[in-house]
Amino acid sequence: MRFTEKIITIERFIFEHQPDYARGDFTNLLYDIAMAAKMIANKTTRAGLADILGTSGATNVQGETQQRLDIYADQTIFRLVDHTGRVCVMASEEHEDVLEIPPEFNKGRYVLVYDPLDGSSNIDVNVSIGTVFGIYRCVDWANRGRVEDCLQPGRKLLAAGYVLYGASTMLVYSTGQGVHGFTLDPHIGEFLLSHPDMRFPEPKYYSANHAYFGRWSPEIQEYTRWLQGRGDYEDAPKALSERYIGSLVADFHRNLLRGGVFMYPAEVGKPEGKIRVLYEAGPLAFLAHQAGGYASDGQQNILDIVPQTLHDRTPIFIGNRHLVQKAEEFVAQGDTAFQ
Ligand code: P6P
Repeated sequence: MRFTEKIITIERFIFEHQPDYARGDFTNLLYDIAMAAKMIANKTTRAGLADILGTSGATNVQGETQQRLDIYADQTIFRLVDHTGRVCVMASEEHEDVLEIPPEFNKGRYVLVYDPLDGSSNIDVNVSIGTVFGIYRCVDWANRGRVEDCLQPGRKLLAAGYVLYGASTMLVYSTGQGVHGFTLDPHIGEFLLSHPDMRFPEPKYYSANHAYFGRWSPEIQEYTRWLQGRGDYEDAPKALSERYIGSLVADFHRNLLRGGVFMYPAEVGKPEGKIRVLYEAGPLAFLAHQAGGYASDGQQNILDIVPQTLHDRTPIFIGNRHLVQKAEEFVAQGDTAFQ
């Protein structure tokens, strides 16, 4: 039997595709994230058995009930990275403030921002969940890492990616040289290259929570009708199907593979939207751009948003470029004060 497919581990791929500026630190930080993904995946696949289901009884900075797996994922990433001398500071969606590097450890050149487990309310109902991460360069060399090192626009990202804990565990990342997907073989504990050069194909889906339709602006309601091929829009997409998992990483991943747009628009009374700029929208916008797509808040490229605080939120339209640009066209017809 002739083997036709090369077997490429994520470690080898990271090493062979490291950007010119990368020394060991950047490459090893990506290794650390892959390791964290394996450890978290090991828990998620046994969540029902490992006494890790359910809530911790605590709430996070977002006011969301913390799941035990949230805390495990958050601590695993921090403890794998904090002592390595690769980062100057970290920021996690689960924490109010930045995560400083303990004084006994060396300060590194990079910043790691992450949402340790997005969609964690889905854990107990066995729906896919995800980790999202972004890597920046430290900007303030005079001090040990501070919040200023984290409040950077997505355009400054050096790398971004996500881990999807689903029917299989996949790690998808980019360092600005395309988007590449790796599937975990749990029997050998290796992420193997399974989806090289991922790019949005012609769209099949759109993703939105229609329970909020009545709270969207008239322009977004009309955009939704356009997506559904209703009305007499000649440029409307043909027969998009609607899929909404309620787990951003899972919805984004499906749209990346099958083509589509995910939207979480502004709502009356909630103009800022729900999705976090630093931990979700920025890294996924980086990936979308690298995969030939686009991400907007309805008026500007998500990559140009400079977060004012660690927990800024934004409306988001992300996926195939023409579907997202159409959302901007509809929004432009409306009352910008609404946004
Ligand atoms: P809703 C999960 O809490 C999350 O942040 C994303 O993963 C998901 O896309 C969204 O919220 C779901 O929000 O309001 O539709 O339940």
